Amino acid sequence: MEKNLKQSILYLKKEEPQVPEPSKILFTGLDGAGKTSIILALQREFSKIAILSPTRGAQRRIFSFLGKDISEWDLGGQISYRISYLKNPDKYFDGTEIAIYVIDIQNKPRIPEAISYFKDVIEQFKKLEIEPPIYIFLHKYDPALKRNAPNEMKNLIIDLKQTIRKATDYKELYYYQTSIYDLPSIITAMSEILLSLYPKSELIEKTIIEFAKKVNSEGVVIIDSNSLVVGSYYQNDETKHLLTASTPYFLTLNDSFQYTNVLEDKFEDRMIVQRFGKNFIFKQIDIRKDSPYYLLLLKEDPVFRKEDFESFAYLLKEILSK
Ligand SMILES: Nc1nc2c(ncn2[C@@H]2O[C@H](COP(=O)(O)OP(=O)(O)OP(=O)(O)O)[C@@H](O)[C@H]2O)c(=O)[nH]1
Ligand SMILES: [Mg+2]
Repeated sequence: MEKNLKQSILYLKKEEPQVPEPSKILFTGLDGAGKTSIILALQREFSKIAILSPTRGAQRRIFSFLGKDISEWDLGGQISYRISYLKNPDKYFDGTEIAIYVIDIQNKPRIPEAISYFKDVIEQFKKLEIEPPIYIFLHKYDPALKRNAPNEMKNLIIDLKQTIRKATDYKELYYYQTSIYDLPSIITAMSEILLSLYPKSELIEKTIIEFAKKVNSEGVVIIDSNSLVVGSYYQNDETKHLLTASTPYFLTLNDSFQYTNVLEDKFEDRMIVQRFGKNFIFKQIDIRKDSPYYLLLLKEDPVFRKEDFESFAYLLKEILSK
């Protein structure tokens, strides 16, 4: 198997185009829906979320995901901006590879307006003859709401999906329930969405599964510095829950140590948390200088050998390097 994997890696290297175009991801929706907050939550910029003001026009950022450049467009949703986007579809909507439409589900009176603008956006895609998948974020689905009014929320979501289905026959529509107070909900959604752009993701997944088996681990997550999951293996749903729920907090904890000197033997530089009779092992993987990746591993025994880690890191590096 390992041999096959190496061959596939070589094959991929040959096939790759030289300078791929950045993929355009568009965040749109009404003002106050939570678009900028979602983007900042992924970057773990929590202090900025607290003092956020409305986005003025289109804010663009380029970031790298698995070595591919992603051009992220955050379209401020105030009415005057919306009017100007609809007047200039070429400028704002053209070239969209993935659209994320954010709806504030707590703001019921504005849901009709949110659906009406959603139809406007689809209209622009049709005009431009593009058909990007649209991921609808049913946002502000906060944990407290889910706890306190579970049935009401469930019904609201069923109704909303039906209303959207009636409003449009657009084919590629997908839904996520998200909240900035439930970070894993955002990380899972964004990771799944971005991985869909990435043909190498299967190979990464295979490499991770082999590594998990070799080190006798119940679950492995590889995360990049934007908190995005680039690949994972979970033995079962419980493992998945344990790992996805704790990943953002390991990253935040790691951020808090950023000014501390690193150990000389980098392999020793890892965090181990023991809980439920299991060991969570968190470790940085230096694949590229500027943007590290992180490994979170769950296993019963705390044994973690340098050779295993290094050969895994080597394979990942081979896959991810351009
Ligand atoms: N309860 C709750 N509030 C949220 C959530 N996400 C964002 N908010 C709040 O919603 C408000 C608006 O968030 P923004 O991120 O500025 O919304 P936006 O969609 O970027 O708005 P524009 O830039 O005007 O288009 C802020 O006060 C956020 O704190 C969430 O998941 N739950
Ligand atoms: Mg904004």
